[in-house]
Amino acid sequence: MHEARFHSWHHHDTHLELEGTWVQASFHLLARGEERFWRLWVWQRLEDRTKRSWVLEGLEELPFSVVEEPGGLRLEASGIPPLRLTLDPFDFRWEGLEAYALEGGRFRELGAATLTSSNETTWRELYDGLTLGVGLSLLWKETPQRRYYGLGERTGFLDKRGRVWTNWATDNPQHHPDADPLYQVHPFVIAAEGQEAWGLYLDESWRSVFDLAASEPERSLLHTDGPTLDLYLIPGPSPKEVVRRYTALVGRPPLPPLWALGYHQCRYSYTHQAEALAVAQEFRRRGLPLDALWLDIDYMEGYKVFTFSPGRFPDPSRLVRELGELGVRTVVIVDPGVKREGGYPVYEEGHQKGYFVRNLQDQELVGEVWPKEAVWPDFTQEEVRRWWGELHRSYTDLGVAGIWNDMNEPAAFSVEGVRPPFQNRTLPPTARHGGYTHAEVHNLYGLLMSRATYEGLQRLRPERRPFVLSRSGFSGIQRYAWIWTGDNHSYWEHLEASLPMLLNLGLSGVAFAGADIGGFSAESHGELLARWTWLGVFYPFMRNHSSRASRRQEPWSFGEPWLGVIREALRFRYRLLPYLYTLAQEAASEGLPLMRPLMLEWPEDPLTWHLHDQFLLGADLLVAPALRPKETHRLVYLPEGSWREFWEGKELQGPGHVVLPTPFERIPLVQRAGSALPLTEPAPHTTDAYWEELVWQVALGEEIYGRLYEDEGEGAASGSWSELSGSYREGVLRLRWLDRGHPRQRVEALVRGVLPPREVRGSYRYVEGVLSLDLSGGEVEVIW
Ligand code: MIG
Repeated sequence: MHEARFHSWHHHDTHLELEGTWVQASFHLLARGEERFWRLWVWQRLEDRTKRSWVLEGLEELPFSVVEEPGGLRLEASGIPPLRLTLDPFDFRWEGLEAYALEGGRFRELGAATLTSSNETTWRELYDGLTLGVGLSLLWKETPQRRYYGLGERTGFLDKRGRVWTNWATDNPQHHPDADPLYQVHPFVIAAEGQEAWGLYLDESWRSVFDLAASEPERSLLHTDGPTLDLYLIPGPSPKEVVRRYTALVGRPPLPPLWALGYHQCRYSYTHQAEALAVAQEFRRRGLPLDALWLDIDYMEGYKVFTFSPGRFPDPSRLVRELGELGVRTVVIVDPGVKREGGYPVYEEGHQKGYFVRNLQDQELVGEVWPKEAVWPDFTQEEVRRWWGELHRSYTDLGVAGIWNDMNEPAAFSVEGVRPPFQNRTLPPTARHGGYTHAEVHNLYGLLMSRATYEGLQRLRPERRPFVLSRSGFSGIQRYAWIWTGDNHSYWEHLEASLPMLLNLGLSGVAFAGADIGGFSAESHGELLARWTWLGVFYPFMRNHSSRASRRQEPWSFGEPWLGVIREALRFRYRLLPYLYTLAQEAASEGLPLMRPLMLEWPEDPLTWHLHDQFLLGADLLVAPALRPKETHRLVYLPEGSWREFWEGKELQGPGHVVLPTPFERIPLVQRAGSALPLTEPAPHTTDAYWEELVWQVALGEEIYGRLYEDEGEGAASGSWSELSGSYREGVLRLRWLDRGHPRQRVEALVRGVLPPREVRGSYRYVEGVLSLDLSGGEVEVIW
């Protein structure tokens, strides 16, 4: 280990260069729009300065000033807190961060832990041989109270402190409490101290590690195996500001097509065309909403991507059409592993053009995955991405609506006859992607594959919004794909585990994500599926999926009362669509997640800091799912302010805990007083996002406000914002409705849990505590 010492510095207007004996560094001030970021970039050899970013594009470099102070330098610019540094030995202070060392060499605690299992010497040697003597770490002082959030998709609870987290995309189907890493790679943390927060993004694609006060309680560190360390400091001061700024840096999700927010049904696999259609018909027969039916790997012939099995799916275009007639879209899986088979055009063409990943000897690298012998497209090359994108024409011509990218860590059962360790079933680090080693670009494979797919769909069907679901991804994946959390199990523990996992994904910029509802592996059952479906109503991505090795879990699989409960849940999802779609627009414009931990909205309240078993959908709706078998009641924490229980409208006061019943028929929900949630009537499937029937559920509060984004739900035409505002004071409710949408059949406000009004200006109905007010006139007044 070497510690960094710098002996001289030069300020070149837009950057500060530091020179040391074994390491050089520079500081930069970067901007995207109004947002400012400090960048610290460290490297050992001059040639490594050619390092490119795979995620960040189009940032502006700004000048900043460098002031000499006793013992060091102060970097100053407007719009971002200053940075103080000393050169020999190197350290810096920024916001709450006190970095005290920069070291070179391999990360001590790593190595053995991640790559060991029985017969993996080859893999160990390959990896070690490649990175020995390289690698850089930044160490900082820990405070006793600091918490960490982010890091993408992880096991564990909300606060990520106290563990060593590895960034290495991994197909790990065993989500044990300590499993790490999983499929996604987000080298990003939000550090929170009290109510203040700042962020760190490590823009390095190599394997990296975040040791958050785990190996030593008073020290944290981040390490990259690569030859440079490229770090972005993201200002707060609130966690929400960090998320907003981080997503300004790495990118925000485009607005999805409305149908993607509907309910999805999947199974590994619906193996025959007739079966797939029958499943969709069953949804209609049983009055269950459904927007998309998914085809897993068995639709293909010999697991060859871009083919359909002539025996089992003889007429895919007819299937897509018949599903379409039921209002159901078709989504198909596309894995990256291309079957190596003479005469298979995808292989032949890719082979002739040299599009596949190569081995150390510069031959096509052959491994094994579903189609047996397989090769992997090298998505680091722009030309390959274009080619791959274009291949999707075979699906778009059929009318397939979306693409599901699986196995893109990439997963490999074996490579060149060698079985990698179970935890590392991927390509060897020495594999070649053009000029890059797999060690360098492994973590980007899912991101680049999704990008190829997304851009391909965009080119093939410019009038439609692409829909891609990906298992693997890197920071910024949200620009191209939604993600699901991979192979969970039908365990109550995994229902609960989905919460901190999805909440931290949201904080990491992945606003659209979901876990397999009902659980993928193991045996689901009625109660679990019913509870999970109700929770899934509030996942941005709502899909029921199960493994071929486990029993069926379509909504009707366990009979009544579960089917009825699940039907209610699905119908409620469709009621929520106006709110969900408005939040989707907020995610696209601000980067904010739909599913939010309470600490994002109440960072000043310590009781929210570790709370993962209840969450917010947007800022206004608190969701507190039942998480255990036979649960009848649960504790719900309400932060400061007034609240209304959603179903009955009972007034609740925070801060404090309340106990709410958890009947199967409805999930506990609490609405923030003063909010108005746009809802609609349930429908069998989505159409457009102009709501003919609009119902604002108003939670009485002094100031009332709600807004609604509407558009075609598809395509690029811009939409409109409508607003409901008003007040409730001294027994008088006033509402003003500013409608900028399309003509409607009905628009009303719904207030629950109130006494019969004395006087209403406007037409209304009052039935058993529920007041419905006609808003079509634009204004109403109610006096109690
Ligand atoms: O090795 O395509 O996570 O959702 O159903 C299993 C079959 C491959 C893993 C995915 C799962 C999918 C399954 N795939």
